[in-house]
Amino acid sequence: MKQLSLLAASLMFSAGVLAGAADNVSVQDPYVRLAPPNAPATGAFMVIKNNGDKDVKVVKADNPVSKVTELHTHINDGGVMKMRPVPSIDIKAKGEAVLKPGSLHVMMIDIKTPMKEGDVVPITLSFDDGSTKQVDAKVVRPMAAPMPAAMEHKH
Ligand SMILES: [Cu+2]
Repeated sequence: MKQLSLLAASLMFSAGVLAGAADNVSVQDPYVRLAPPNAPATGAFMVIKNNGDKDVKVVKADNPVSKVTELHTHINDGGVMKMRPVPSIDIKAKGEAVLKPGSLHVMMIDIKTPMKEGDVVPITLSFDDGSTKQVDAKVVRPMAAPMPAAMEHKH
């Protein structure tokens, strides 16, 4: 885990030398929802701001805690909220993408390392131009409202 984040940090450093989408992007309030015990998956949320004058796309996310990381959104399918993978999260020039429960999120599937409240998960976002940005997402306990029972998760 430590080595992985060091590796991610050094990758970040080398990518940072090139001017790219990642340089024009800032991320606010990244967090991971603490998964209930034995839950195989959870979500990460954040606000991604594009300060540049070109549209950017997040095409991939990675983290050392789960085996699989996907970009997801929620769709309302006949009144039932369902999650679907999306190929990218698009952020318009001078715009922002809001990743929040019930909407876009980074899906962490098949959690290898149990998390606890206050842990920090380094999430690496990859952009369509190949640049990357690492954000440190804090693990937080979800608000009291439980996930609706109707929520389905298909992969
Ligand atoms: Cu999901």
